[in-house]
Order: sequence, then C-alpha cells, then structure tokens
Amino acid sequence: MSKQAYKVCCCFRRRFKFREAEAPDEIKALFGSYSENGLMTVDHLHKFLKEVQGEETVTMEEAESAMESIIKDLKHLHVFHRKVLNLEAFFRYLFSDANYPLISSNKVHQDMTAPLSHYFVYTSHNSYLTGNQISSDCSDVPIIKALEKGVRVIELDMWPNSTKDNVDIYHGRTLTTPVDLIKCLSSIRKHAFVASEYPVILTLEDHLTPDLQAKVAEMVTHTFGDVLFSSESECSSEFPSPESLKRKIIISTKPPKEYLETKSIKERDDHSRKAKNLSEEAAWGNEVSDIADHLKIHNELQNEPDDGEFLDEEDAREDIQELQQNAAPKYKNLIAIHARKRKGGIKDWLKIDPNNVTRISLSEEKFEKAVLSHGGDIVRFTQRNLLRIFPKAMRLDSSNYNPLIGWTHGAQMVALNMQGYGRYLWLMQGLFRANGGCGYVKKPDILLQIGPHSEVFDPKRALPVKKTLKVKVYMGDGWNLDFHHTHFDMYSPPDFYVKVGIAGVSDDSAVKKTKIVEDNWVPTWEEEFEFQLRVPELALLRIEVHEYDMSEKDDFGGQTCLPVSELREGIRGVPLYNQKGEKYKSVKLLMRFDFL
Ligand SMILES: [Ca+2]
Ligand SMILES: [Ca+2]
Ligand SMILES: [Ca+2]
Repeated sequence: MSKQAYKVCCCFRRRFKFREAEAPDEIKALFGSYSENGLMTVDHLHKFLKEVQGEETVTMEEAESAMESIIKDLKHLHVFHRKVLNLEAFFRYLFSDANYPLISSNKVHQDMTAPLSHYFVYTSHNSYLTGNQISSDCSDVPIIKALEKGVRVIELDMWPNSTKDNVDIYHGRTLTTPVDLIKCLSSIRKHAFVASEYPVILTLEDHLTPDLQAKVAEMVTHTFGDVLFSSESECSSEFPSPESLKRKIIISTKPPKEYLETKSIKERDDHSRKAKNLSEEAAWGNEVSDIADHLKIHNELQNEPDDGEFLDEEDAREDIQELQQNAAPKYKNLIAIHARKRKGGIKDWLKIDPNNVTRISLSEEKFEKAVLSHGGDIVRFTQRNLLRIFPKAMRLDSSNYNPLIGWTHGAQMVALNMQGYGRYLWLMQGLFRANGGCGYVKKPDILLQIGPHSEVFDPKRALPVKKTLKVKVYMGDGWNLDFHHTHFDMYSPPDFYVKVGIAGVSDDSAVKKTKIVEDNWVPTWEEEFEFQLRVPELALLRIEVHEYDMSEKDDFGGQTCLPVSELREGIRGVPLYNQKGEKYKSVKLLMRFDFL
C-alpha cells in the first residue's frame, strides 16, 4: 500500500491510501475451491474453465496450453518452477487479454458464403471528412483509419476540381477543403485488406461530366487492377457472398447523374457559419434513444402522406435515358452494385424484383418515416436487396443517429459519421467487434425468415423473454496507469460508477448503474444486474464507466459495447475504450456473465 498526496491549497495536502488491485472475496473463494495449498494446477484450471467459465468442450491439452501462456505472460510477477498458479497469478489471468469476453477476438467464425444481403456491413458516411460536414478538411487519413478499424463501406463524393480537368473529393456545396481522388484511391488500395480480407465497397456520389467520368474509370481501373470486382458474369438475382468477394473492391453507385455546377462560395460561407455555431459534441453524445419512443415522436410530427415523393440529396435530376447517352461507357461498366433511383412512393421503391437485386439509399429521416408505415416491407426488401441509411443533412456537426433502427429492420449499410464520437458510434463499434472484427456480421435468422403468409420479423411486436443475461460488475483497474493522478479530480482520487445497459429492440432496452465508489483508483462494486432479453440476437451490452462529480457533469472513465450473441459466460476481463473507440492500455473491468 502506498500513499498519494493531492494538493488542496499551498500549505495543505490531502493524503489518500493507494491500494493495489486485490481479488474480490468471491474470486478468492473460487480460487480456494479450484486449488490446493494455495496452488492451482492444470487439472484445477481445466475444471475451472469447464464449470465456471462455461467452456464445456475444453480439453486437458487446451487447459495445459492456457496454463503455459498464462505463466509466460506473468513471468515478471513470479518465477514458477511448476505449471501452477497462485492467487495473484490467477487474478491477473482473469484480467488478461487471454480472458477476452467475446468468443473470438480476431477469428472469423460465421458462415461467409451467404449473399451480401445477409450481413450487416461496417459502413462509414462521408468517409473523407476530418471533422464537421461543412468546413473541415477532406483527407485520405480518415479513410485509412476507417479501413484499419475494419470499416468495409467507404463513401466518396466526386466533384470536378477548380480547373475542371481533374476530380476532387469533398462535401459538395460546402467549404470543406478538397483532396485528390487519386490520392484516396491509392490509399484505399493500400489499406483495404489490412484489417479484414472481406470486400471493400466504395459508394460513389458522382457530380461529374462524362469526360471526368471517363477519367475516373481510368484511375479506378489503373489503381485497383485485379482487385476490382467486375460483375459481368454475375447472376443478378442474388448478390455474391463475402467469401467469393474476398480481397475485392466493389464499386456501387447510382447510374451517373447529370453534371451539377458547384454552388457559389457565398452559399458555402453561410453553411460554414452555421457549422461554427454548433457546439462540440459532449464526451458521451446523446443517450441511446429507445427506438420505439423515437419513432412514436417522429410519427406525431409527421402528417404527410406516406407515399409522397421521396427525393433527397442523393437523387438530383438524373434520368436513366440521359445516362445511356451521356455517361462514359467505361465508367458504367465499373459499377458492380447498381444503386436504384427511387421513383414514386415507399411502396414503389421497396418493390422486390425476383430477377434483379439492387441497393437503395435513404436518409435517416426518410427511413424512419418508411419504418412507421412499411416496416414489414423494409425487412422483406432487405432479405435480398441492400439498404443503405445515411445521416440527415441537418447533422452538420457530424453527429449520428441510433443505428439500431436500421439493424432491427435488416438494413445492411447503416452509415455513421466515423468522426461523430458518442454512444451511437460506440454501438456500431460494438456490433462490429463480432465475427472477429472483419466488418461483416451475419444478420440473425429472424431477419431472414419469411412465414407462409409472407410475415417477417417485427421489432415492435411483444415477444416472450428468450434469455436472461446476468451481469456482475466486480471491479475496475488500470486508470492509475493510464491517467495522471489529477486527471479526474484535482484534489482527490476518482469516484467511479458503472452504467450497464442493453441496446436492442425496444422491449429489451434498459440501463442500470452501480453505486459510486468514492476516492478510489481501484474501485470494487460487486454488484449484479439482470436483463431480460426477447431478441438477444440483436442485443448489445453497453458498459460505461463514469467519474462522478457533484457540481459538474460526470467525467468520462471508459466504455465498451459487446454483442450479446458473442458473449462468453463466466468471469471475464473486459477492456475499455476511450470516446473515440481506441482501446486503453490498462483500463479494464472484471465482470461475470451468465445466461439463465
Ligand atoms: Ca471529476
Ligand atoms: Ca474524488
Ligand atoms: Ca469526482
């Protein structure tokens, strides 16, 4: 035990005892029953993995190699002459990366041979922006970062450059500083498959003349070469599988549009001023909305007929006939996933063509409106076709919306602003921790099934409880290593508490919290919570650590989101992440998960 001093004023210091992390009583008791004379052998470990950790099929050999790697990892603590663990080593092992809470931290384990429409795909919106939607810089750096995190859908807005002889990427009609298309393409080629071998889809928004389209075709073909997927031989009644598209880059866009002149700088100026008035997003972002409540409010605000004209920023004035005459033929050939222009009302664009699959793109507002009146049609549509949802234009600050509205209706490409840090992006990062972080997560069967009367999954329907998840929060550790001792409170150690919750279908959503442990860098809560889950397949476990301050907003202490379908039972070391979703070096929680 050591002491830590906090300066209160120039002549007075408060001293606090600093305790190293120590195993909670329950862990000590468990060690007692799986050890002899204070030592845990391979036999004991094997039994512990089977009985407590729920790893029923674990073999003696696996337990032995686990023991070896534990001893190797902990050799700085003790020198073990035999393959045994003492309490401290066992406790450290529980906290270690080897005891990760998900079934696979980096192994793809789902079936990857189903059509693309059977997967949620990690999707970014305006992937080239470094900050807000109006005046931030455009760069290939955020694209590289996204690809390295496993993002599989990258969006590029293509515009003519100032001399009209080359292609720039920027957010049209804003003050964002452009970046060369070719720079983005080369970076994509270089980083596409660093995090995952599964296909990268480029969604292009095109505001180009036929001349420049021809130039894009040349650049794309030249940069990507063999890696570019061409759809000529594909059967168009079903999308190919991620497995068959491994290490391929796929171009997806609408049929090219008529050339649109960039609006005047004056207008761009006005936008920029608007963006500056928006405050920076707070550390936490908005609380995760209950999707049913959210839709209800939305419904009350909407009085328009459901099948009105559904045009948005992506639609512009294109006409397919015009395209046939104008667009560069090479450019048209690049498009492997054709996005459909939406004509007429919701019913029309959700029409399923048995001979053709397509992709449509809707703003979050249009989508939410469509969900209210045509929820079932959307689920049916997304069983074979692709649906992309993007943030509404009002989100000038690059904030985000609740992605679960899209996922619970089968939308594959829920595009979020990757620079819009906060709870909604954490949900996204959480979902895509599943399936080894490869950027493709198989949609649960419930979203792919269709009944004899063509009934499909309805996230609003009251369903019986399928599983109860019991979550125990034992303790946390590592803040003293990752933060300065005055980071949380100037005059005393931090006061942590944990919020544990579920995001999923509306009936499953809940948030609970532990008590506050005051003035302690190594808090022990030992509190247990139960969550009743009707649709565990779509549930995400949300974990947030708050640092309580009486007079101000809580400080941020860490967060993670874990897909419930991949959660391992038993006692686990749960790594926490910062606001941006970057993993802390040392901060972890010790938790226990059980399904009843
Ligand atoms: Ca504080
Ligand atoms: Ca304090
Ligand atoms: Ca405090």
